[in-house]
Amino acid sequence: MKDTLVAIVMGSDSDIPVMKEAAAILEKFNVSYEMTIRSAHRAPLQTAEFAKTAADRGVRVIIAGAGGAAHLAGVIASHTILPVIGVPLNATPLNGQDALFATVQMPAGIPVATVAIGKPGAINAAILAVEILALGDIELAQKLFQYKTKMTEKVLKKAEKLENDL
Ligand code: RP5
Repeated sequence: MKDTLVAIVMGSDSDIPVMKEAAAILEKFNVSYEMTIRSAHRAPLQTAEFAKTAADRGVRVIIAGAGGAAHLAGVIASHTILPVIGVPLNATPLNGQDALFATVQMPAGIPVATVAIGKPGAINAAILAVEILALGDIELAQKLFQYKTKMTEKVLKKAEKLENDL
């Protein structure tokens, strides 16, 4: 399984609807990925094993999403030298702000690149993963450039419509 470049991992099956957004982006860029569930609290040994063996499976970037007491990304980062992107999820009455703080406030030495709460975060985590991979892949870099150009074109079209409708 040497061709799995990105691992998407989440704390529970209740996180699937949001974390699938990351998978959709990776599919758009034709980047191979694996997707699974581990839990820093409910399955700590298996979570450590997942992180320790990721590089051997060919994984180059890990995206980890969690909501309640969101330590998953940090724990995974503690067991690997692969870059880890943390997605804080809205899973508690604190609307994801607790997950944001738990994910972003890592002690010095164990970084987790933390993105926005929820769906925009899951999407950006995948784009960031593609950007990291594109450092060594010109084709992927070109696809990213096209993706961003299309986004700009959409904004300009909206602006033109608004200005013409006035
Ligand atoms: C976290 O607790 C998971 O990542 C999830 O966001 C949250 C709630 O999990 P469930 O109780 O729905 O399994 O560990």
